[in-house]
Amino acid sequence: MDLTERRIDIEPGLRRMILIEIIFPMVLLILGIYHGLMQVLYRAGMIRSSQFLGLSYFQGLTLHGVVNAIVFTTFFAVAFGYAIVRYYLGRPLNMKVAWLAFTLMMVGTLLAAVAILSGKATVLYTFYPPLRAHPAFYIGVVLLVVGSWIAFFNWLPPYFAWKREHSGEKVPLAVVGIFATFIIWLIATTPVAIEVIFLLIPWSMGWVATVNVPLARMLFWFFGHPLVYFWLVPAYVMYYTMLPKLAGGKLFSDFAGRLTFLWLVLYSAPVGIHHQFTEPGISSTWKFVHAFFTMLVAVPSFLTAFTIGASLEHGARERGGRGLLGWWTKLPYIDKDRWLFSYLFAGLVIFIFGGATGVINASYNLDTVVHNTSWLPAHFHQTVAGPVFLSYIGMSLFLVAELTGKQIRFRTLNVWMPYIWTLGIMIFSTGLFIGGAGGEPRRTNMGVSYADPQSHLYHAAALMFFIVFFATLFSKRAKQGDLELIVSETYHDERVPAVQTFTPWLAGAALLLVIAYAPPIAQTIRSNFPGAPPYSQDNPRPISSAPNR
Ligand code: HAS
Repeated sequence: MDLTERRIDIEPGLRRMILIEIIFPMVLLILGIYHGLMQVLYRAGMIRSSQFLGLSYFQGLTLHGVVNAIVFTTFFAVAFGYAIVRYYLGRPLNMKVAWLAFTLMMVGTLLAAVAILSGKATVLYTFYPPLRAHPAFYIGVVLLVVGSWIAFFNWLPPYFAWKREHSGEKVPLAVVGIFATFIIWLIATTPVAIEVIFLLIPWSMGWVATVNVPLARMLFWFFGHPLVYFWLVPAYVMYYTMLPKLAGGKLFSDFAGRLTFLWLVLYSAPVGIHHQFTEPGISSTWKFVHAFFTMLVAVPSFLTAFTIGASLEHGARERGGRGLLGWWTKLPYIDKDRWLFSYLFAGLVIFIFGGATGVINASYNLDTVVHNTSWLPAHFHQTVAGPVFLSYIGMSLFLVAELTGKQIRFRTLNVWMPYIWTLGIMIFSTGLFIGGAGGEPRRTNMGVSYADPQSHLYHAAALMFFIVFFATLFSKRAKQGDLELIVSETYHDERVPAVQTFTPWLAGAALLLVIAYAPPIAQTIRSNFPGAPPYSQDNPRPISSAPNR
């Protein structure tokens, strides 16, 4: 793919770091996706047991969620951030700090993985108490998060140095996007760090006997929703800064990109209670406030739909597209030289449905129909496993090829893989949507509860990607590895002062967080709920056991 004007010779240490941060979670992802497949087989009633190959249903579900949604995404965001910061800001990074960050992330991941694999942390990716994990799991999560913070802090000196040298110039859009990603991450991870450090670790260590469950869940969702935008914004960076060029044209509006990133900084967090509409301990006033803010957090995605739609149309017309709808035929859907287009475009198509169902979930009363049903995994497979997953694996492959100087192997397989994935996700999630609307529960081993004879489709597309990825990685070098990103030009390059600085948006975000969370948190602390001891299979005591006299 030769779509760039500027290559940079990247320092060997940073090149190695980015590669490890992509390859390590990619290997773990094989385990994560394997457990996704296992979920399908359990749900379809093809495995009718509570465990398979030594791992229980819920252990597998925990691995699937933690590896795919937390570990893979965090490592990728950090690696992508290094590439963006190094490429656009043009300064080497402090490698000692980078290795420290990486070591913490790696040790944290291994601690959590050992705890899960040994059956001591079967708590799902939401780790709600009173499910209790071994302290190693919580400590591992803390190390992973702290490592990623340190990686972000390492980008601040080159950022401020760039600003000093380019006073009056616009910060490159991709840098605004990646900084927005990590500001959202800082906002998100602070409450979950409080939950883990002050509530869960002392309880898991046995220092305190009980835990305040409603408070822990509220702190978790204070993290849980901005988390989804931490996943989404790197994909948006690719949509705004690379997809228009891949489509053959320019980004329709630079302002729309900046507004989207900053709007997500503002609204991604004061919405977490929309995951708790059915939680009895929270008053309906705060549920309504969060529902209202959730509608506002969907606005930048609508803005993105129109801006990227217009950019695609511009690209298609530049390639000779004509007519009201005829231009759609001119996009490079299966162009092997622009293969990244297929990853990004397929993700966008899936996201139309993932986004629409998100708005359904956010509509307070409609959510009572779908909450905790299989509708939810359908929604989030059309968001995380759609635009986020496809853009992340596409960019991982792109960076590996660029940094190692290798050529993509199995080019036909590669360009078709995202469409096959899309077909699989759409069929699979349609089944889950229909089941969910009919009341089928989520997170349930249907194979042992009541067997569902219908089987959903197997993700063969994932296998195709791994073939392309590892064949490329282990192939012969074709050129000297360097760093080269696809950079779209801008069609409308507006200069709107309000989107040239983070400061007012950060102040607004802080204010909204206080409005949205101070009263419900105070309410939850004051309500004096009885604390919960850890869940155990004997608590509540099974009916069959002898009564305790
Ligand atoms: Fe969500 C639950 C509401 C977006 C992920 N969400 C979840 C969970 C996850 C998740 C993981 O209000 C489950 C958590 C759990 O384990 O319990 N979500 C929303 C809303 C949005 C939304 C309003 N979610 C996401 C994204 C995620 C994600 C993004 C991951 C990356 N979600 C909820 C709610 C719940 C929830 C409730 C809790 C429900 C419950 O009961 O527990 C919005 O941000 C969505 C806005 C998106 C759009 C779509 C724009 C479309 C675009 C594509 C354009 C296409 C083009 C191509 C140009 C408005 C940008 C054209 C091509 C053609 C062929 C035409």
